[in-house]
Amino acid sequence: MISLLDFKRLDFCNINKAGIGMILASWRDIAKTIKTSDVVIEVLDIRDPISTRSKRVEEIANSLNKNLIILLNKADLVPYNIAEKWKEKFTLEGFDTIFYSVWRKKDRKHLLEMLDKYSKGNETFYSLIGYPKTGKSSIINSLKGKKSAPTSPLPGSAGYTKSFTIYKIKNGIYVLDSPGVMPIEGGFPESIIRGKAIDELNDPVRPAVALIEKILKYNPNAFLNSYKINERDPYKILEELAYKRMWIYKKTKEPNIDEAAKAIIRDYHKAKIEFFVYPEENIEMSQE
Ligand SMILES: Nc1nc2c(ncn2[C@@H]2O[C@H](COP(=O)(O)OP(=O)(O)OP(=O)(O)O)[C@@H](O)[C@H]2O)c(=O)[nH]1
Ligand SMILES: [Mg+2]
Repeated sequence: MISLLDFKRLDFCNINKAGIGMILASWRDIAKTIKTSDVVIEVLDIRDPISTRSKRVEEIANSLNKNLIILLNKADLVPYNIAEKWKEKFTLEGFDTIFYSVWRKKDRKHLLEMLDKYSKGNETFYSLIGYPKTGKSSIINSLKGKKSAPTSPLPGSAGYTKSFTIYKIKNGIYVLDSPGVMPIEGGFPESIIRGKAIDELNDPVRPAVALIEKILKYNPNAFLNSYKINERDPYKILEELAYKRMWIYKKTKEPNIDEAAKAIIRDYHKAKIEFFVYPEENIEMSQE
């Protein structure tokens, strides 16, 4: 039996193994958290669930015989049928799956019902685990119905989660908020754009180009709609955005594409660029 005291006694090290300015959860702490939880809630960004999924988290939970719920967050950013299909995909894999938007009251109701189903009236400890900026802390606030956990729109920006904190949702239901896990598994560019504060990126252009290519693959009009830029070449998009915003080097008169790259990464986090991955393609890929 896990108790509140077990949770409070957890001694987290928050070691930042990536050696970067932003604090991420260490795998040691994640393993400890999973061990001390009754149920793990893995939080994914529904715009791109495969790139924000951690098989390692799932494997640790599985090896410790813990229930794991897949929560597909930010469901307000994708059409309903897309959210349904992603839910179906993860359900077929054997996971209890829910899609969620922190802005929707009915989603809150469904999640609370799901938590009640696991708790069966007993004191139960849930932990929210996921890559940076998937919305873990916002989910806590939506469940509590008030702002209790600090949140932030960008990796490493004021309000991001630096330590493990337990919140009481209601009698007998406790949820632990955790710092983001290292997004390495998400592959490029997700590992870069979620793993570091944007201003700390040495080369923002490379991940921004990969991000632009990914966005264009699923929404060829994304940059036309968001920035009125009618281009499909990532470098031309960066150049045009730099010209439009007057980010131009004084001496050479060249466009500052580093600034444009950072702006696109920021806008992606802030959901200012319309983008989501189609589930069908990924279902076919996983069946190959
Ligand atoms: N559209 C939309 N945005 C959301 C949703 N949930 C969270 N967000 C936004 O996503 C951003 C990140 O939210 P956080 O709750 O700080 O994310 P986190 O996973 O706790 O991030 P870290 O603590 O840095 O790991 C914020 O700008 C939130 O407003 C959602 O359901 N829909
Ligand atoms: Mg947080």
